[in-house]
Amino acid sequence: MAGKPKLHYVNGRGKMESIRWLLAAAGIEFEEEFVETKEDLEKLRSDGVLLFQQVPMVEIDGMKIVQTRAILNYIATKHNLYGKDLNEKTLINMYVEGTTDLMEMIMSLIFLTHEEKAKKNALIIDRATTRYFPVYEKVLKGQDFLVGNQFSWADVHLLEAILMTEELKSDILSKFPQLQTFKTRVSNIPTIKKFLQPGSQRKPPHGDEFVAKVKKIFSI
Ligand code: GSN
Repeated sequence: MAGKPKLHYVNGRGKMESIRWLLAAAGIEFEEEFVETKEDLEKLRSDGVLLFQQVPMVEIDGMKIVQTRAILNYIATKHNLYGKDLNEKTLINMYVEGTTDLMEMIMSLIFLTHEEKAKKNALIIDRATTRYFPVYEKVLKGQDFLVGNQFSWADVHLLEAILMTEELKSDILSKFPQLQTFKTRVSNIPTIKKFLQPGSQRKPPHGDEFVAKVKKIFSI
């Protein structure tokens, strides 16, 4: 039997966090080797294990997969979280891309100045509540899960996005009753419940120290 997947990334959310979420949701234990310095990144590069000289990289089933979406697609497919046919897969892709757009807006906040942040914060809250959440609220009116009424990658990703937006505005779900019950339902799935508990491999919001470190490592 293959060993545990090994995740190579910095010790923070960034592009790896959705991968951590998906593995955790699938009930897969994983190891992490953190890139702590520019030298750590250079070492991976000179070892020839980063196809495009970038992380995230995940060692899994004898492969060294890069590109966040490729990694997520692999895990979702392998663990039956990617729908039962092409139509469901496409719906999952659409929902996941929507939540990705929202989460990428949130992640970009860390690189902004104080003034820029306030403006972007307001835009994110507006986009979440007028563009993205209404879509999921409507879909969830008649069903427990987003696609095929079966737990999928789209649900995992939506919960991650909901919790991230709540970090910006804690009552952001107040006008979305379906999303509130969805949040409770999915948070109580045993694998996810475990991931949400303190001490799990879930990462906290990025702080200033982390941002400074990441800028150095990736020469941003
Ligand atoms: O989604 C992906 O995995 C790729 N399309 C992008 C990966 C990427 O941008 N990785 C960054 C670190 S994560 N932060 O944004 C990276 O390795 N940057 C160093 C570089 O030389 O590009």
